[in-house]
Amino acid sequence: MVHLGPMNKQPFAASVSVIVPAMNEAANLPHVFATLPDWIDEVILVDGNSTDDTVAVARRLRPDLRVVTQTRRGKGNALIEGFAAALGDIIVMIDADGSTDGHEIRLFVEALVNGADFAKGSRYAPGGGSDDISPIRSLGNKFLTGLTNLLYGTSYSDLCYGYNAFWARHLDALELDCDGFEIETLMNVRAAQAGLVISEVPSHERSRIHGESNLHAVRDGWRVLKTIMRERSRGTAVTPRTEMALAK
Ligand SMILES: Nc1nc2c(ncn2[C@@H]2O[C@H](COP(=O)(O)OP(=O)(O)OP(=O)(O)O)[C@@H](O)[C@H]2O)c(=O)[nH]1
Ligand SMILES: [Mg+2]
Repeated sequence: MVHLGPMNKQPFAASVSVIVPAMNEAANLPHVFATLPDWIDEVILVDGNSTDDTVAVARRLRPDLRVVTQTRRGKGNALIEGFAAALGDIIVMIDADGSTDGHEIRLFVEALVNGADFAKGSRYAPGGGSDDISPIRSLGNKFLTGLTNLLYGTSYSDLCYGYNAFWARHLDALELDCDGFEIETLMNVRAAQAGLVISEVPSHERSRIHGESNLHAVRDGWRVLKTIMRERSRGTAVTPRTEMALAK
């Protein structure tokens, strides 16, 4: 068990990169960046060709910010480009709409330092929650989570959640190659297929502060479903040794 120091003192030996995909999130970034611990090593904003001043606001807030421009459209492509640019031992992905709280990064990093390969945020693990998810989306997510557990032998409690972290050395094993909101599903399925040790981290999702969601439940739910079904044909490289113990 790693013993943590006081808040905002460098508590981990590993370096930490935080990847923030952002499309027209200028109004939310001050709130999001204010929650980031000051012990993280780098913040990479992946801009989705924003038409507001997302990049200018982000740079003003964090002069040390690295900005990556995505090569295609979609959150998946943004994250893949951000992951590729990251220099840290640990990669944390966090949304820019104010729904995910940077103070929780400590819990994700702690889970990794304590032995997990992949720390997966969950709104449905004890201690987690959501102010944001609608009943219909929650139902869809539960169905897709159950289907994934059935097909891949996992015991996930939340499939489609944008707050996750992993050791950068596992990036090659994940072989990420998608463009849209199915990225979290692809990561979760491939992490299991690669035999990574997965730890769920309870997380509380807040409501988006400003602006509109980019997610379309039917279109993106369909993409997630196709991903779950398609990935079966890749086969499982190794016996999953998914440990679903909750991060302490
Ligand atoms: N760079 C980039 N970021 C994106 C793109 N689409 C979404 N994002 C970002 O990804 C994060 C999550 O997107 P949201 O639109 O909030 O979608 P969501 O959180 O899945 O859905 P809600 O629960 O409805 O908020 C936000 O920070 C968005 O700005 C994109 O095409 N490019
Ligand atoms: Mg959101």
